[in-house]
Amino acid sequence: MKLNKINNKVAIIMGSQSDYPIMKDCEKILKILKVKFETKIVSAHRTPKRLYEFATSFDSKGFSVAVCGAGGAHHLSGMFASLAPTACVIGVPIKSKKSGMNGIEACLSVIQMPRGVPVGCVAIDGAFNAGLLAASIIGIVDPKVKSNLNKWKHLQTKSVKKRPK
Ligand code: RP5
Repeated sequence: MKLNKINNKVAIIMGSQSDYPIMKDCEKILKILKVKFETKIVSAHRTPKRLYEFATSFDSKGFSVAVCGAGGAHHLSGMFASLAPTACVIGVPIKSKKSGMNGIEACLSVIQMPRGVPVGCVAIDGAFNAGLLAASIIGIVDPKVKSNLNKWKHLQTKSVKKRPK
C-alpha cells in the first residue's frame, strides 16, 4: 500500500531583504528543533507573480506551514492564506523603520483578516515564537519534531533560576 506523503516543511517568507534580521530568529529555532524549512523573499506588492506561483504550489512541494514576515501594509500573510487555502499561515508583523508606526500597522493588517480566511499572528518582531508555533504544528505529524520541542521547552523551564543574582 502506498502511504500518503506527509507535508512536514515550513516556508519562511518575507516581504523584503530588510526583514531578514528579524526573520533569522525563526530560522534559528527551526534549526535547533530540526524542522525542515526553506527561506524566500516574496513580496505581496513587489513580486505578486512570485507570491502566486509559490503559494499555489505550496502543498505539492511538501509544505504545510508558512511563516510570513512583513512590515508596513502587511498583505503577505493574508494573500498567502488566500492563495494556499490549506496552509497554516502565521504572520509576523515587522516594525518597519520607514513607516513610523512601530509595527502596529502591520499587526492590524495581520489580525484583521475577514471571516473565512484565518491567519495566526505573533507579537511584533516575534519571529522566534512564530518558529516555535510552526514547530508545534509540524510536531502533530512528525514525532521527532514533537520530541525536540518537548526537550527544548523542558530546558527553557530548567534554565529559569529561582532567585535573581
Ligand atoms: C514591507 O515594507 C517589507 O516587508 C518591509 O518590512 C518594509 C520595508 O521594505 P523595504 O523598503 O526595506 O524593502 O513591504
